[in-house]
Amino acid sequence: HFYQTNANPLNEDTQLAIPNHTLNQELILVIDDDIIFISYMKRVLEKNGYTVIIAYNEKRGLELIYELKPAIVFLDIMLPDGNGFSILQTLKKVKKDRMFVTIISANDCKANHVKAYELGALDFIPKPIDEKILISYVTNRLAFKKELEHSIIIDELTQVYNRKFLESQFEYLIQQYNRNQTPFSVVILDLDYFKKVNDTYGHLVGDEVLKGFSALVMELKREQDIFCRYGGEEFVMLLPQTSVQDAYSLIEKIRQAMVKKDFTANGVKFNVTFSAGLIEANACLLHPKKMLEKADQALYEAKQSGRDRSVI
Ligand code: GH3
Ligand code: MG
Ligand code: MG
Ligand code: MG
Repeated sequence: HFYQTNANPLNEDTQLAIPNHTLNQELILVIDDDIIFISYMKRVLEKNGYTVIIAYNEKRGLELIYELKPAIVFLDIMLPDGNGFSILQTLKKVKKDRMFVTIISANDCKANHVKAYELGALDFIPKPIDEKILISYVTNRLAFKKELEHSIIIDELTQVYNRKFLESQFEYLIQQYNRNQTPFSVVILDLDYFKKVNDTYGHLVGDEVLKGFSALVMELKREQDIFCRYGGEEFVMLLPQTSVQDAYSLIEKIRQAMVKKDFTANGVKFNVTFSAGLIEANACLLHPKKMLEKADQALYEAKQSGRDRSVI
């Protein structure tokens, strides 16, 4: 099937939306069979820095949607081999491929508006569209899209990735391991006696500690490491192409920096530590849940043996 040619590195089952970084933010697809309209769109959009791709029919339109993942699709209703509504229908069936599709049509009747929205269109714009309106429209919708995609995968308090994003990346790393035996490591990090921080200094200070800890990790981790808030004061790091020994060195560096990091509450300085459980992927351990359980066992040992340490 054509839609399996897509280059999306993320898991195709668990994914609800196509995360930000895999999208071609500036790529706009116009699916239309009217040559004059197409060249108008191309000229106006390209003049404003967007890359425009064209499909003249439904089949090619769907192919380009899946292959190139455009940021926004302008879709005509009447097409030589079908119509815009059936494209919307196809996209609606495959929920994970929720897309920004705007109907742009001269068939500007009430029924078409209703149908377009029922099938998940973002907007309905009657043809022709003025140049200034087109550009402000695209700017507006792309900004909205960016915000939306950010909020889907980013934890609001700490601004690190959330659990949903972790799951998709986990699947991707497992897939890579299956294909090429590319190693990776998984670490669970859990703040020590965090309940006591809340009880002593209050919940807001606790929040500041979560933010400060996250910022510290983000500063010290390598670019490729994926750091997520798993829930509460528990975090998970995925380290692609990393042995557990190398993961240990990195986590120890972070742990030592955390020990030295001062937090303050009402002028009082205090420190917070964390414990970590580490594992490396292997052929018998290739399920996110199993890997996290195993890392959690290592974390439990770290806690039992006194906290403020990393255990493999
Ligand atoms: P341990 O060293 O064994 O991990 O002990 P702990 O106190 O860190 O662990 P416990 O699981 O008992 O407590 C976790 C606390 O984290 C309880 C919960 O109120 C707090 N917490 C979870 N999410 C948040 C949050 O978003 N903000 C704040 N301030 N506290 C949170
Ligand atoms: Mg047409
Ligand atoms: Mg804890
Ligand atoms: Mg905990």
